[in-house]
Order: sequence, then C-alpha cells, then structure tokens
Amino acid sequence: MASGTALIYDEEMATHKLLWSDPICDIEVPERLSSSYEQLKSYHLVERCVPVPAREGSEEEILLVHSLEHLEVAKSTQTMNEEELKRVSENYDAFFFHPSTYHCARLAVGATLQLVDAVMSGEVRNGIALVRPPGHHSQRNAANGFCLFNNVAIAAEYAKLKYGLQRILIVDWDVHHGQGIQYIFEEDPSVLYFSWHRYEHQEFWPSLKESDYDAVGLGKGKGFNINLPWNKVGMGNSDYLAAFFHVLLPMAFEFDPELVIVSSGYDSGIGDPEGQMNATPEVFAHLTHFLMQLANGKLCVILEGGYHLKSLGESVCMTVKTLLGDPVPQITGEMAPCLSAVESIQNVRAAHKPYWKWLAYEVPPIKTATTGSEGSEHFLSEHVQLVKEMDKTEIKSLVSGFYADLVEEDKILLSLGSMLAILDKILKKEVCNGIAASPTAALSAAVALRHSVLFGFQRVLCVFVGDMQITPNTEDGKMLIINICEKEQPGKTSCKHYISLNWKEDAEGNDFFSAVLGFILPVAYSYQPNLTVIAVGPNRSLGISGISLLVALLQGLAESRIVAVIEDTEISLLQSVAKALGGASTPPFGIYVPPTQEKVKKIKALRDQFQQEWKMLQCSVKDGISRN
Ligand code: X5A
Ligand code: ZN
Repeated sequence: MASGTALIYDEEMATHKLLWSDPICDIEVPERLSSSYEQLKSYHLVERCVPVPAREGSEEEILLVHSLEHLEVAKSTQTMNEEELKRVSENYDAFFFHPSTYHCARLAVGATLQLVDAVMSGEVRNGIALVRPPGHHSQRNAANGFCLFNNVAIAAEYAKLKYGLQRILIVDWDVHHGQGIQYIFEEDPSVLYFSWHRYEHQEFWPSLKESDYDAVGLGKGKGFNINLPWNKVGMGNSDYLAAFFHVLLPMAFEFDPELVIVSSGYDSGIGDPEGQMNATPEVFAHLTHFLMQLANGKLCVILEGGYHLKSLGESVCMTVKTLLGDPVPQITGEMAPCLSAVESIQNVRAAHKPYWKWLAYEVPPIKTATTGSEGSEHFLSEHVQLVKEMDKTEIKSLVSGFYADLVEEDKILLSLGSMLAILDKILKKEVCNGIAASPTAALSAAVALRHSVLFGFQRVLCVFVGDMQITPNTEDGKMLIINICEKEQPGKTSCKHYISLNWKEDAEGNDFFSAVLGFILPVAYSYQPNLTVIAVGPNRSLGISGISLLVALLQGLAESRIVAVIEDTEISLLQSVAKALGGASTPPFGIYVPPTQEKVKKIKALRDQFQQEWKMLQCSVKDGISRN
C-alpha cells in the first residue's frame, strides 16, 4: 500500500479577498488559509507531509462540471474595477469577486486535482489540499456561498474520467449543505454524496427544501444522495459519531468506494460563528480515521468552510495528524446523542431503507406517524413521528377532481394533505401506522381508500364507526367497508364488500367484544387486507374502549399497517387511539357484561348472511363444510 500524506498549499490563494463591506461575506478571509498553515507548522506537521505543488485547473477541467457561460463570466472579472466586481458579485447569493478570484479559483481546482493524482497514482496514501475559494455550494452556472468552482465535484468527474472509477464517495462534513454537489450528482449512482448540515427545519441558509433527509437522489441516482439535516444547533461529538455509526459508515461500506473525497469544512466545529455547533477538534481525527478504512485508504481531504481561525487550525491539525497515522486522541463529552440528532438519524435511515441492503430488515423505528396539524399536539410523544405537511398544490393534484365540490374549504384540503402525508409514510414502510385528525372523517377515509388502491393495493379494509356520509363504490372488491353505526342507513343495503353493522354499545360498554370476535375479525381475516383504515365520524355508537379494542386487534392484519382518521372534535379519543397504535395495552374492560339476547341474535344473523362469502365466520357444522 502507498504511504505518505500529501499537503497542498499555495499562498497565492490568500490574495482573493473582499474589497468592500459585506457582513455576510466578511468571514471568508485570507487568514483562514495562512493561519491554518502556520498552525500545521507549529505542530511540526508540515515537515512530515509530502509537499505537492498546486497548479491551475484547465478550462477543460472546469467545464467537466460548469457551463461555458459561467467560466466566461468568471474569467471576465480579472480586469474589472471594484465597482464592476461588486455588480457581478450581486448576481449571486453570498459571493464576492476580487481581480485575483478567477486565478485563485483555478488554483483551488488544480490543487484538488493534483491531490487526486497523487493519491490515485500511489505517490501518497492520502492527503489534504488547503484551498480558497471553497467549492461545494457552486453550481453548473452559478457562484454561491463563497464558492466559484466546485473543486470537489470537478475532482470526482476527473477521477471517473482519468482513472475509470465507478464508485466515489464524497463526505461533506462542512456545516452547510453542499447543494452544488447534490445538484451535480443527483442522478449519478457512481458518486455517493453524504452531507450533514445545520438545517433547523429549513430556517438556516441556504434554506432549501431539497436539503432535507427525503432528498435521496433522482432517477438512477436514487439512494446515492444522503442528507442528514441538523434541526438544532449545539450538535457535538457524540451526535457526529452517531451519524457516522448509524448512517454514513454502513452505507459507505456497502457502497465500497474506490476513492473517498472529503468536502472538509470545519465550520461544523466548536466556536464557529456560522455553525454554532459543539464538536471539538478531536472529533475530526475520529471522522478522518473512519474514512481511512475505506477505498484502501485513498482519501483526499479538500478544505471548504471554517470561520473561527483557532478552531479551524486545530481541526485541520487533527485531520492531518490522523492522515499521517498518529494515534487518535480521546474524545470528550458525554457519549450520548441528543434527541433531535436521533430523530434526524432515524428519518434518514427510513428514507433510505428502499435502497440499501443493510437497512432492508429494519422494522420502522417509529411506529406511528402524524402531522403537526390541529389536534395532534394532544398525542405527540417520543413514539410518534411528526410528518411534514404537504403544500396545497401537491395535495390538490393528489385529490384532483375527486369529491372536488367537498374540498373547497382550506381546512379540509389541509387535513386531506396531512392524512395523505401520513398514508405515504405507511405505504413506503417508513412507519407502521399513523393517525390523522380530520374535520370530515368520511371524506378522509374515502380519499385514503382511493389513494391506496391507486398505489396498487388489492384489498383495503375500512372499518368506519359512526355516520358515513360518503360511501365509496366497493364493487370491484378492492375495498371492504364495515360501517358500525347506531341505525340502518336509509338506502344502503349490505353486500359482500359493504357491511352495515348496527351496534350501539351499552352504557357500561363492554359487550362490543362479542361483535369484534363474532363478526368483525372473522370477516377481516377472511379478506386479508393489505391496509386497514379505521375511521371515526359523527354520532359514533362505540365508546373509547371499544374503538381502542378495534385498533388493537386489527393490528393483527395487513402487517399491522393502519391509518386511523378521527373527527377532530374528539381529543380524548385521538389520545387513546394514538396509544393503542403505539402498542399500549388495551385499557381494562371492567366487569364482564354478556351481550343481550337481541345482540347475540344480530351477530348470528350477520354470520348466517355472510358466512358463504367470508368463511372465517363459520362456527357451527350444520352451516356447511368450512373448506371446499
Ligand atoms: C463554504 C461555506 C458558507 C456560506 C454562508 C453564506 N460557505 N451565508 O462554508
Ligand atoms: Zn460551510
């Protein structure tokens, strides 16, 4: 195996600087480079590395990732005066041009490629390039976030082209999302991109929806983009380690890269004004050490952000020491990830479950999904996952034309959106079950049934408690509706796939047992649904314990997939159903009260009526042979 660690540094790259006042950009200073290098010198690390010269990246190399137009704009800034430079800079989000910027950015690209060549040729085992301007925010046709050319993305394309690599891992531990890298490789399965980033539910720059955990890649690239959003500041050593243990490293080992490139921003370290995180410099030694175990040790570390000069320098030194093979320092702090970190980790694991074998046998880590919609605050607990709301156009297109006249009110539209977001999670097996409050349970149930049949389910069971103002057509057998209500609904006759069960629970309320066991479960088990929808509408004839019993027992079907839709006026019912979905034991029923003779007769009559169609109802020999 190759030995030695390359260090690429060229003080030329310190000439790129901000010429006017701009409070957003003024942290990206030349001293970031020079003081990191001084720090390396003071630890006597420079002399232990193999010095590799930088070079300018060629136009051809830049065009591997960027448009000709972008290259020409950048080139044209070399001869501009301050005023002109300022004007071009204003075309971009958080970028400044200096007359030397173009030259520096070409050096940054070339330095990165020199490192790739040194590692790929075996001249060194690994190495680091200290470059400015950074690269990971820059896009095909735009500078962005202090970045002009995407050094790391160009390096990956270059390595594919020059060395025929088929699997490259990019680890972006900068505290910002390298959306530029994501865009460039979104559809490319040969580049696995991992980024963690301060996100705060999209509040933090660059505030993009596509930085969230559910951006997993597109087309052939699905599963090869991994976003781990941090929704709180103050993430520390144990959060970063947990992210490596439970997300990045398992995927990286399964991916088996031929080369690892790090978008190495140290603004994720303690003291940084941008990141506001708590991880100490030692953590970067550990992260580096882990990545050295991949790709036969071929590891290229490229500087991105890092704005606290002391923290930056120390972290760079930790990285270089580890690359050189020095012992890894002890990590400090309580070794427990915070709740918010664990939540993010669970979400990204769930989102990637379809794409990675090591996740295939995971049961949904969180059992129940709900949205933050009205009413849900009453049953949120650590076992209940909050699902993102959909935006209105998205919901409209999903509901398109279906009961359109009923969906005029915003409140109804939003509640359907919540329900659909939850149902989607269940269909994707990210969660096991879900609960949604709705102002119109019958409508929500109808939409849920249609959506899951369109998804491809052959049999969806719906148990509806209360008055069901909308009855979907069940003729094709893809739905089976059991409507439990007090009185016969006028004009609705029971048939194989629509059964009206007129049942009013007694005041003492435990005779519902006999209906569940004597009729509902045998029918449901005969049907073998792929999904169960439990809905509670107005005028429910069952009490809370009866409904909880239904919820508990119906979890025996459809691999426990249940979506519960409950009219939003029933807070205590919502709470009990959420509990039952979470697997809490059913509340005690009190002293056994046998059903009245009238009720026993009713069950018997229903059994007689349906036992030819739903054979699990059979319980007496004179009614026929059970299996034909
Ligand atoms: C490379 C990097 C950050 C840009 C922040 C703009 N860019 N607010 O860390
Ligand atoms: Zn950054």
